[in-house]
Amino acid sequence: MSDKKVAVLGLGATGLSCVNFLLSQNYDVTVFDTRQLPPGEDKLNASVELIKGQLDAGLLAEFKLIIASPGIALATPALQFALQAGCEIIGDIELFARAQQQPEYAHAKLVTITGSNGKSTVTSLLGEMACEAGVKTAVGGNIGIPALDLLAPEIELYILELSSFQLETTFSLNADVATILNVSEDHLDRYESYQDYTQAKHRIYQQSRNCLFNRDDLLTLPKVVNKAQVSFGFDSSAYGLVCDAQNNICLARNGQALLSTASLKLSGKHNWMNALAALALGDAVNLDEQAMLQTLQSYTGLKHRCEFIAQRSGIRWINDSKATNIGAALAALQGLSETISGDVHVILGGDGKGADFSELSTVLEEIQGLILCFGADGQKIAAFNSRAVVVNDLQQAVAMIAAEGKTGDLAILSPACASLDMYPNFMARGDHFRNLVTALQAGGV
Ligand code: LK2
Repeated sequence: MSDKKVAVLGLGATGLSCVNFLLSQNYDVTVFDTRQLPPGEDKLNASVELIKGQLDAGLLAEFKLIIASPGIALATPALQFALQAGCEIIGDIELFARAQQQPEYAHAKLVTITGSNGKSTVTSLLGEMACEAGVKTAVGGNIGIPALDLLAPEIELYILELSSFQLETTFSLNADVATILNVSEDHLDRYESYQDYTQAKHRIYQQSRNCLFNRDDLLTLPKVVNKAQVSFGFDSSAYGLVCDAQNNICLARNGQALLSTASLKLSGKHNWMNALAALALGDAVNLDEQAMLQTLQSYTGLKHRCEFIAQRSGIRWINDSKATNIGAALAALQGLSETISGDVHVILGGDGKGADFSELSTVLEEIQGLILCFGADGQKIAAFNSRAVVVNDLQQAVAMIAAEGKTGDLAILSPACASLDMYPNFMARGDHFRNLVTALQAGGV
């Protein structure tokens, strides 16, 4: 058994980043993928063997080191067999952690961000703040560019979004500051319990010198001792909210107002928390305050996250395809009706990952417009509202809203589900929705 023989499980952008990094370190790499058409196959170095189909436990156990995709559960029998045979199983983020300790990269600071929702927003917002402050910054991980592809000697600050799956196979990050933004139910198809999911997220604090938590969400409270801790939340302490003399609600640090929430381009109270978290993380790595405040006033948010697409037939169409769990859909839907004159129409559904959709029933009751459900768990969601209608696909949903909606209404795709039953990922689902909407005849105002 050679020390230089390593298996990469799962291709795609992340698997490819592992292959390329390992080749640069002179490893002998074999790739396994359960799919017949793994994404990224065309970009795979021709010297690398790719084994497709069901995992062969015996074959896998011949590798001393296995790099597992976040898309494959450690509980998979072949992986359990390999572990028992003495194989080491890690993920791409652990490879990054080890590489970052090499002298050429070790000078850089590292911020790590997890949470059930808001992590991409905080990650990209902090990235913009750091760029505005003139810091050479690399942003990625679970969003955008895989972590290993970010490594470069000139980088001064790495900002990584990490999923619970990535954290499960990560042991030696040495972050300057880490945060769990919030914890709400997700991925019940992969975890035995909600507690297991929460525990996976808490691994982020063990691998950081400072911890930022959400004092309004007890599940984010660090259980680690001997680490500096700071919090954000709705009251006025630490990173919080205060009212100024003109009665504006302001983002504040230790009770001192920094910026009125009215000057944020992001809307919704949950985004005030995202802004506070970004400020706190920025402070922890000494970003310039003016640069941070300036960025907060210009940042407009991510694609697929409550993204305004167009006005068609007088209806405002919003793409929130990134809402892959109930918490995200609730954040989007709560308070929407206050912002418009007409009705809200909503499209939900996809792969619910074992979630209990009863939590949606209150918000659905308040929706006056169409409630359209599609995908693998469309029926299951529709069962929680008597007016909900099951449709075949997004095309039918968009057509129904276009036909029945009226000027002043708002239509939102906020599925509360993963897209993987019908699409490669939530981005493909959002792009499909955008195409359907923009193809509607422009008209009305
Ligand atoms: O669970 S995941 O981290 N992300 C999905 C979610 O949050 O529900 C995104 C859903 C969507 O609509 O885009 C995740 C699930 C499956 C994955 C994965 C990540 C599968 C995968 C890689 C990453 O590859 C499968 C091949 C493994 C051999």
